[in-house]
Amino acid sequence: MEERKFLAIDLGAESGRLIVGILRDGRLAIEEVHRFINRPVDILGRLYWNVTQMFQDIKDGLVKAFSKYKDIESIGIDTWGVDFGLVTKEGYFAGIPVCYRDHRTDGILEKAFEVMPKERIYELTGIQIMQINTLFQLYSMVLENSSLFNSTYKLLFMPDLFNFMLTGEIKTEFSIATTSQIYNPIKDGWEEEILRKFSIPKDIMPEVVPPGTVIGKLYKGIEEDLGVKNIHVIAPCEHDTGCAVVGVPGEGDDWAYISSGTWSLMGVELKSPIINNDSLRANFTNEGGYNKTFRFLKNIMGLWLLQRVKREWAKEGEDLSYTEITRLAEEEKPFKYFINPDDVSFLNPTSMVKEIQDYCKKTGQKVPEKKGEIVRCILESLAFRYKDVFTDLERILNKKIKVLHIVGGGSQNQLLSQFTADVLGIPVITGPKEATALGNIVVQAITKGVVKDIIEARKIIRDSSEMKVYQPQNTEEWLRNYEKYKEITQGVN
Ligand code: ADP
Ligand code: LRH
Repeated sequence: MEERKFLAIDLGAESGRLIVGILRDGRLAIEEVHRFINRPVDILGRLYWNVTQMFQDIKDGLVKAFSKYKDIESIGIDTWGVDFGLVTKEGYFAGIPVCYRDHRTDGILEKAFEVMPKERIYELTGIQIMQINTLFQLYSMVLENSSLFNSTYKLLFMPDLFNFMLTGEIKTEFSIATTSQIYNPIKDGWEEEILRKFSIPKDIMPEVVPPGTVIGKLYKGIEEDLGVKNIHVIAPCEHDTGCAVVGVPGEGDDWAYISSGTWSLMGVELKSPIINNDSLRANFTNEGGYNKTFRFLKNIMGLWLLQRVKREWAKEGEDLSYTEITRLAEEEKPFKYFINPDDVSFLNPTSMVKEIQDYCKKTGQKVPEKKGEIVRCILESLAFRYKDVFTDLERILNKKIKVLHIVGGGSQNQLLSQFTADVLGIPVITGPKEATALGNIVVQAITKGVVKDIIEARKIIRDSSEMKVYQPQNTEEWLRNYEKYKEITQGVN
């Protein structure tokens, strides 16, 4: 079989990467050709995404990719969910995209529920209620009477914005659209009742296409720079979690996954959404996926906590790697400090270390001081939180899950993977760490007719990836301490 090549541009909240996928004889080899740091920028107390720098990084990566592989046939972009930019009729940006961790949505939920009860918002969208969602970001702009709406022609989610910069086309795609909490998955369209009640101009919502749609051709100027022609830009799942779930090497149907990166997204893939009182109470989401599937999952604050303490210590002069940080935790005693990682105070505190210490103080615990203690507290608490969510998941689905796949950058954290197997009492399979890019690439390959369908795609990913199995150990001890975690974390918000 001949080689076919595709390029994934995978933009995460911590880093962006351009990865070439080479398909040959039922195997998919990947090569990272460019990686760059992604950090929001604080300007006058507002947190913005540096989209022009990111686009420059993408262009630098394209030069590297195409100078090595002239026969790349298409490009697909995925990014984190919920954030957006606004463009004018003339194709200018109206303002700079704001990061979902900006404080403009602090306290917004109470105000929003006065406009529409949370039950109704959930019933119409099936999306986990979180202050970061596009709906609440837009509502914060409505409340400040933002003049940006006057010049806005269309709202574009982050991947759409980069597709626009690459092709000039204005469109969005199903998986990323559903992260907004403005999309009705049953009616399969923008939810007009929400737009009307929250006074969001209806006309700014763009046309929605399914994953696997050709968005357009690479802009002429870029093609000339690269010395190539007729390169298609394809919408994979434009939402990174959508790609990550396509990239889970699961087999059969009794597996669940955690897409582990900045966030930990734990759930299953379903053929239709689950929207009922139980899923509302447990605040599970139903994000749109490839082939009209749904990601029934829960957002857990994830390794963001580790990213932040790492960054804080680097600022103080100790720039430790993730491996070093995790090793410090291994040296500490287990089950000393417990936090609820999903406490809203951890969304974007001034100091994560101090926030964790304050949480321990206010819950009557001793205060972790050493770096290793802080990290152990984060990792154990994440594992306990996984147990909370896993229990809800099995109950709502009314079935036993036999194996958990962990994919994404966080799957490299061996200590957390072992903790997860221990507390859940089931085997955990880790890898691939680049599931998102793999998912992105296989959707392009299916679109181009090179791979038949998602079942074949997952087999290719299974056959091409390194995976590691963690068997549960000490589960009884973990469950005894889980009771302690629950006692401490309940009722604190
Ligand atoms: P995102 O796409 O959300 O930016 P990634 O999938 O790149 O996230 O995962 C980033 C996370 O992966 C980091 O926050 C870190 O916790 C974890 N990670 C990355 N490299 C390593 C490593 N060598 N060992 C352990 N964990 C790692
Ligand atoms: C993960 C992710 C997640 C969203 C969050 C904003 O990168 O896309 O699915 O909820 O970022």
